[in-house]
Amino acid sequence: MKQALYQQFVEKKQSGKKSFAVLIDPDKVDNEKIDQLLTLAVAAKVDYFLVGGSLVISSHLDQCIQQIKSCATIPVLLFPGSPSQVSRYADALLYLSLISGRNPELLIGQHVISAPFVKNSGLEIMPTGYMVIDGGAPTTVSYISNATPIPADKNDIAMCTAMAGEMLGMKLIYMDAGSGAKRPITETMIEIVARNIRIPLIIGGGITEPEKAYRNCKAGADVIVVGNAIEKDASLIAEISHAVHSTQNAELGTHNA
Ligand code: 1GP
Repeated sequence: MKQALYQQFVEKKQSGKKSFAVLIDPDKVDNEKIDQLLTLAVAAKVDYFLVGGSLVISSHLDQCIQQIKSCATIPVLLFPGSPSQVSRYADALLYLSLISGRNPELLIGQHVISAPFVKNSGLEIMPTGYMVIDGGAPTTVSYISNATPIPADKNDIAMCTAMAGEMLGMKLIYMDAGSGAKRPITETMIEIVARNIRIPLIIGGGITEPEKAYRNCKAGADVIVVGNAIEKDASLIAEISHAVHSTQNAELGTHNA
């Protein structure tokens, strides 16, 4: 099985390098918008594109990914809300199991049904413990998943869930407050979870400012995902990318002092 991108995640974590991923929802972009995002992302040295969403209505997922791949070498990771969002044109698949919920369909059911299809896709598969954290308002992911999010202040539940995910063999943990969350995940929760796992930690949901991305990285996030805020103001790509990548420099500065 392919592991090149995952290996990159691990090596970056080991060397303290933080990554920035731009989330593209195929429903919300046309060709022109994708071109604009690509230009800004390449200039800002964005590390990854995530493509997908809890609910994707349009049918141009393949075309959207092909357009990205034809113009940029930035790896494309699928972030699927359902097995129908698998495209062989991507580089890898975040193979999500909703470990914060108790909906068996999203823990294992849909995986069983789509397993041969996913295996034959040729994609690099990244088993990901997906944890939805309450973001202060019902989000698409909390409604569609039909599962209760982890309360925003229950750091111990988040910690134990992530630890269990790691011991079950997940290769990544993705903590998500949901797209457009009113309250992004607290740094306290990120810090407690990061301290208790060794696998890379992805954080997303409701991040709208470079400062928050920076603080999340300092707290232990390895990858920051932003979608909604960039849809509204694409110039944030440069600012957030700079903030995320400067975390490592700040840490190096401290060590050298
Ligand atoms: C949602 O984590 C992602 O699943 C990104 O959230 O769209 O709020 O940035 P935003």
